[in-house]
Amino acid sequence: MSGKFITVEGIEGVGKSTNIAHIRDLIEAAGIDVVMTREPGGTPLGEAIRGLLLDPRYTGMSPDCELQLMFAARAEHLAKVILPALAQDRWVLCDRFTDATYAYQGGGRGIDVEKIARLEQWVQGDFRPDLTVLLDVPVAIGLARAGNRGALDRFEQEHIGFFERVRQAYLDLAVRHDGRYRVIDASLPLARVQQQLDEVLRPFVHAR
Ligand code: Z5A
Repeated sequence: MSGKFITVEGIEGVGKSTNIAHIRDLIEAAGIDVVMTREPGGTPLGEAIRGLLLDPRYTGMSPDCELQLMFAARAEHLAKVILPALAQDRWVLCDRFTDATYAYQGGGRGIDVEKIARLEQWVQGDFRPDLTVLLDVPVAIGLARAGNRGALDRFEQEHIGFFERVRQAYLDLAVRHDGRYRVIDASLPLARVQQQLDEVLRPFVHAR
């Protein structure tokens, strides 16, 4: 397997959708074929599971059900999209992956990280991202940006304390896995955020 697997993470409204297209353009400009995808989702079955996970009718879903739905969608995504693309020497750029599970289900919901790690090993074996870009903003800024949108999904309805725990879990992950993590200050104006992304991505892309 010689393609690279890049994941983009961050709290609600941090600007992942806005910046992931910029990252794709940067990779493609280097002549690399890249697949853009997302979690939960990325396959027809995974998108159906995403519908269940985000549906506000299921507010109060048990944390273990939520956790296992995330990994069920991920197993399908790995088998049908991520691993086949990498095997064809394509790069994969993914909007969220397992670090989101550690941050949201671990940090946010309080699920024991050992339980998450067991599922990670079962579903992924030793497979991990080559590079993880963490877009970081204070929670108040992320929520204010996201608040400009329409109806709230099941996660967007969470309270500020939940998102504070998620952000802290991400920052802890970035320290623990500092070899593959790059933390971007996403509170700055978009041009400055994209300048930081260029600085992080260019050496990675040209080192292939
Ligand atoms: N989830 C989970 O719990 N466990 C898991 O394992 C996984 C996921 C994989 C859906 O994810 C939910 O799934 C997610 C966690 C959970 N819920 N939450 N929260 P998602 O990634 O699809 O949902 P999201 O986090 O809400 O992403 P989003 O809605 O796509 O937001 P975003 O992509 O980060 O933000 P954006 O749409 O690019 O930007 C928001 C606004 O800010 C927009 O108007 C932009 O123009 C503006 N913006 C962006 N950057 C800037 C700057 N620099 N300055 C000013 N304004 C800006």
